[in-house]
Amino acid sequence: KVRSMLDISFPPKEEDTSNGVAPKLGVEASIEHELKYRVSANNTDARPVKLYQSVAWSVHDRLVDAFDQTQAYWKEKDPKHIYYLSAEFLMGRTLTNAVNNLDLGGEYAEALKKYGADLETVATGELDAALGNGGLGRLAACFLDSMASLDLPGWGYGIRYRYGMFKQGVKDGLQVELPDYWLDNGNPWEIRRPETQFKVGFYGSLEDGKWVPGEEVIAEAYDVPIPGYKTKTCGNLRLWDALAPEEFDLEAFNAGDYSKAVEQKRRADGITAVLYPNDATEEGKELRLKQQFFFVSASLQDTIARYLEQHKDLAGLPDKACFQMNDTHPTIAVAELMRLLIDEHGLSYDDAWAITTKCVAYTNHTVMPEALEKWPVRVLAKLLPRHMQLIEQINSNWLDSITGHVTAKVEAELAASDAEKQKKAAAAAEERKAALVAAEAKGEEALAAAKKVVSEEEAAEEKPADKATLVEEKLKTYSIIQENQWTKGEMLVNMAYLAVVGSFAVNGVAAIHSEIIKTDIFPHFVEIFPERFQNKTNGVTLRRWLAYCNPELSALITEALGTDEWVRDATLLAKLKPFAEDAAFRARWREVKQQKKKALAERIREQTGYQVSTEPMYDIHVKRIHEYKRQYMNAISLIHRYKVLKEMTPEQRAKAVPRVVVFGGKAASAYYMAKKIVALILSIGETVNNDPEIGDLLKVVFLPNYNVSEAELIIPAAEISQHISTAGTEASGTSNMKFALNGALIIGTLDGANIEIGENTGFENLFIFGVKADEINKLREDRKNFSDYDPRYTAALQMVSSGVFGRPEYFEDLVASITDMNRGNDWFLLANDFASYMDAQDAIDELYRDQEEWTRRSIIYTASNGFFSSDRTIDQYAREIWNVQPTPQP
Ligand code: RUG
Repeated sequence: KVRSMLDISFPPKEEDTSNGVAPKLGVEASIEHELKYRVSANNTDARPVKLYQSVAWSVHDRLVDAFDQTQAYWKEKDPKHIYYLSAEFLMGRTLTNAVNNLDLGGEYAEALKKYGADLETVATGELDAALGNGGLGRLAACFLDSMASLDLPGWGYGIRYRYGMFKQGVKDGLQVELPDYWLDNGNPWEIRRPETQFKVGFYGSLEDGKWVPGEEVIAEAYDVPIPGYKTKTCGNLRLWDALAPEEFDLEAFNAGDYSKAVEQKRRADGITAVLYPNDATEEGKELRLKQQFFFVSASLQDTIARYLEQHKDLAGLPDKACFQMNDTHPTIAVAELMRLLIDEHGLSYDDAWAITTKCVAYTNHTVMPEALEKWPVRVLAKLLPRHMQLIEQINSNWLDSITGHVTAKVEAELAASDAEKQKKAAAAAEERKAALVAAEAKGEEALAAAKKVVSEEEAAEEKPADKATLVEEKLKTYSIIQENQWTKGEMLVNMAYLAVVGSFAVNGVAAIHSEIIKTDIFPHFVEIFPERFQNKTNGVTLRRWLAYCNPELSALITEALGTDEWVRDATLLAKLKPFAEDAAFRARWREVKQQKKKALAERIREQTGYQVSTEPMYDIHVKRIHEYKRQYMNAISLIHRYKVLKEMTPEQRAKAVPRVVVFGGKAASAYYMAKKIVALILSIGETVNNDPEIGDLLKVVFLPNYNVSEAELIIPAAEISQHISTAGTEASGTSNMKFALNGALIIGTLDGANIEIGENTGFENLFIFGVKADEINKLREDRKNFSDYDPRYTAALQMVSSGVFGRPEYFEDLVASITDMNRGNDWFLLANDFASYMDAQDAIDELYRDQEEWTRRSIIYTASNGFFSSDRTIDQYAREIWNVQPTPQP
């Protein structure tokens, strides 16, 4: 710890007699108190604006109570903790979740009547905490909710970015990125801990084997209490901010060097300034590695310090702590834990390795090569010289440990091929002998010529393979440090390999994904330790993603089941199945959907100016914009739909099924094609929505700034939702689960968790199309000669190129990316899946005409997908990986 506490002797601590959620002031009085004293709004006309803050601070106090009690209880009981290390936590808003998890919804609603306000409206005063990009960060947030709700001793550890995910705007038909000032109005949900600080070093050199950092920053903790659902347990998300050891260099200032005077502060600020806006792609920048090391080092120092408050011997650490690495982003933890144990706590290398490999586990979230982090040795050695040295040692020990295995493998391969080769060699020798005999009979000259040929042939004959060389070559494929395949001579550290070698468990996030990582990404590691590889299918918290975002549907479910226990035990949702057959229940189900569609229509009007009817089918495609997620294919299908509608007679149009198609999602600022896809969708909307011939038959809306709060509004309104990634590319997806639970039908490929949703719901209830993951490689080969496009596809692209939607030159690259062999070559196989996608779309239209059957299926979706509660996922992690036990307060 950097700063020591003031040496004041406090009177003994009063016993805390509150029940964890009811501090001394009642709800109404506490809101009034906060309005007057905390936000000082009484004599201003800002009372309505500040009401959110007052309510939030009032809830904060109740959270702190629960938090203190939980943490004190866990300290006393000293159970094993899970520490979830994640560069991203996409929390969204906190107020509604906290009030309801604390079971104070009724009390707050009552107290707010005095101000003529309701909780739902007040809650919109909060800015989203968007410290994540998409699925990976939101998963981490759902996991925290489930850990606390299951009374599992667990903390999240991450970075307190001052600017989270950028705010997306639309200007001149293009995405624009605006800074996210999320901390501008203060943040009632965090507790600053100036008493908890750790030094984190960078750069420098090794002197006598000891690391002397060239730069140091201080990591300071902020705690975000995480209330469990209707339990006394309140977990913690500890986020680190970076401070300069010397904020201001007075000497430099006095000497007139103003820039140097604030240099340290500027450097520290840079580390936690901004979240890298990349989803499922890697950003190989040094600052990113700095961020990763910064939060990992602080988190490990913190856990070790707390462990040592209660224990002497670090050998016992694995009994008290498990570090789950959320993707490769925190993988430097393997080397940092080793360094701390060896350099700071005096353990031997072997003892440190034994501890590390019992404490660390790794979750893989992607198979996309561009997202598997590889850091140049040059960058690592400069930024973290001691860690690079440790990684080299880890790698060399690892390769030594498997040399026997690899040698045996090579010997077996040689033995198999040797038998074959010996046979061939014997036959060739016979032939040569015969040739010499024949030549000898022809005389001296012929014999000399034949001898020459024979000796040439013998020289060219395949030599027996050199075993040592083969072993060496094969070992390279297992090596954590590898040569860059594109830049010869550059050595890279493969972080996923380091994670696998340093962890005791490795998991994928959906059944198919966990298989693909075994067969395609880590097959040679599976040979060595097959038991290390597991699957943990993702899940989402039913609190936020059903109970709170869709209170109307929740009330109906609770009424039908006669209990709200399903919010805690999602398997109970299965009991809804018989209600799918009840026409009166179906009518009420439809009414709720209609209400949610109305709310979304209102939001669309506010955000885009488009007036959309609530009668058409609401077809939703929201997620990060990425070529592999194929929003582009959906856009092409909409162009076709528009063309067909235009060509129809009025009588035919009267029979068409109208749709409102809503897209949402951010394109990474540097992702050229993704930004063009956003532009194309906006352009299609501009043309279609203003075409009087089309009217309500089709509206195409791009709702800007898709984030957690928008998702909470959009998902309950969906009737069909799209999850159409190229098979084998989407590790899991989690919005598919949220949509299914809210009764939206799914059109999707056999990819990620769609498959398990299909198994639970019955594939006949989904609209599945496209090729399977195991056909992709061959198709990508064949596609090189692919010219047999579906005519609907060609016509739609022709409309883009001819300028029907404006800016044809701007979209030229986009069209080429799926039609030109040399410019993208349709890597994500849009052309290939298009026809079956259109068939699935036709089936959707057909089913929508039968509203009774549609609603029946909608109910079946909600009833069938309780499996995707993150409570189930976390329970599996706790039992099968972490070995962490529920520790509820009595
Ligand atoms: O793309 C994946 C999603 O398929 C998955 O559902 C989610 C949570 O497991 O993680 C996403 N992801 C993967 N986001 N970033 C990465 C690679 O760092």
